[in-house]
Amino acid sequence: MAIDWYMDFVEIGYKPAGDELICLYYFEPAEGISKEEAVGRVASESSTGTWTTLFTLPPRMKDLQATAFEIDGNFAKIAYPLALWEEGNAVQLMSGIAGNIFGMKALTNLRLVDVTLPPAYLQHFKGPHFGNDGIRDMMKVRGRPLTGAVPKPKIGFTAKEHAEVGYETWMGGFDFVKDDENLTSTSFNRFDERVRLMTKMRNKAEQETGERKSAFINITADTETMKKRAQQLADAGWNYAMIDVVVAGTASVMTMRDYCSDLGLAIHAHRAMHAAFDRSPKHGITMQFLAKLMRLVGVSQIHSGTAVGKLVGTKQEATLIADVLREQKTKGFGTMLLDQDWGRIKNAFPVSSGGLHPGLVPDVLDIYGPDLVLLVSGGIHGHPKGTRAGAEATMQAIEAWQEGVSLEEKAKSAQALAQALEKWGHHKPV
Ligand code: CAP
Ligand code: MG
Repeated sequence: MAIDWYMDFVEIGYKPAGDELICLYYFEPAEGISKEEAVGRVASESSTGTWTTLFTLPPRMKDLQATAFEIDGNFAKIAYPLALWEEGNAVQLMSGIAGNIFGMKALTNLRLVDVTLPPAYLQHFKGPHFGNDGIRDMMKVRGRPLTGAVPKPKIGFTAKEHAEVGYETWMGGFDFVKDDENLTSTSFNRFDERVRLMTKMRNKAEQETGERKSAFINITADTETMKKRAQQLADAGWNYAMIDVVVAGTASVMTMRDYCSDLGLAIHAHRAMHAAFDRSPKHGITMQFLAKLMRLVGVSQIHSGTAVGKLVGTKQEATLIADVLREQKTKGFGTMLLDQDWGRIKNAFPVSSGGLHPGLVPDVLDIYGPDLVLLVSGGIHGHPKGTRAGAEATMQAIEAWQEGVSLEEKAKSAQALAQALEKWGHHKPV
């Protein structure tokens, strides 16, 4: 008597219906398990199956089963019937396609690469509130990257010191001052006090420059506290809130998306902890998938890597993540990306950050083009003449890229840039 029914979830050559969700996985079967059986097990555990045959299995269950329909080397595609998924509940989707399956003994490795979300699934999500055009209108910045910096040291400043560094950052020409991921409301830098002083300094910088200035102030906490903090930001006239979206969790991001949207706040998504599940090329979840999930639940921008800075991530990954966030339609790309049509869902900005300085700006812009949020933090505060000069040098490096001249050429008439190049050159930090 058969004790399992995993092979019922495999039909190579099956043509998925237009309203099915398609997942692409990288997989490695454990010893003694065939590829077909391994993917059958993934399809089973992520949809309706269990480890053994059942006494009762109503025939209609067949309609809810996932089907593994393509195996190419160690990559497989699985189709999931639309009816498996609750409308508008991205958390439930994760419990299926990114749930128990990562722990199955029958596989030594499993990586969720990407998912194609059909229009019938997308229709229950709102996506980002503003879209990139809306953000540009709000910030009154066109034709160049939006720029920002995190005060460094990353935690330790009092609220007053923090706001003063923020002021210097804005005065050097940057649009945003960003809180660091581990700065929320500590004994030496309380959220309320930081908002109060940052608001004062923002008003001063706006008055003195005539430009729109903003900040990604970190509201990360339990969801109820985040709501209070978002309200405080809106009351003080801010247009953004920042959330550490991975550690806070998809459910709270979903709640905060609607809450922030009602308050007119865009969400800056920091991705701290992402590398715990996306760094291994064999196991876990890709950053492309996380970016897709976060656009779906409506953040306005999310960190996407630099390829040339201090943190892991390749050029190709950065480009694909940027496509997932910015484009209305993406075409499948080898074993890294699937087709996606976002329909009416607005787009989001990639955010390039981590180990950048003026000397690396052209490399980053070559990868992303001008439609991104560029964060240069240590790379402005470590400038030989200080934060303001560091921000100026970065803006000059952006101009050089736009003018199509080398940084060295530009530096002949741009003193701050010349000083930055003297210190860092084109150094790629490790
Ligand atoms: C960058 C940063 C960002 C990282 C996050 C930091 O500072 O503030 O959190 O960029 O990584 O704390 O390291 P520097 P990612 O510019 O001084 O390096 O963008 O890859 O998610
Ligand atoms: Mg940081």
